[in-house]
Amino acid sequence: METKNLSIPNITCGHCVMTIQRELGEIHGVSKVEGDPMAKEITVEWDAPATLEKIKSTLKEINYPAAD
Ligand SMILES: [Cu+2]
Repeated sequence: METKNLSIPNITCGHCVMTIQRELGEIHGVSKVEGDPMAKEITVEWDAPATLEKIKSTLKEINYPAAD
């Protein structure tokens, strides 16, 4: 199990977090996505076959790119 906090500057409200949860949740291997709209951060937990690269590319596709 891998866990990562990601800073997502484009998050403006709880709906943004819900969108990210829905989209990342469709990646096979992603088990948990939590988000804090105030901090503009998400926490993702995953196992193979999901990868951090896949998670980051999906965030970019839905216009919520990670800052780091
Ligand atoms: Cu929003």
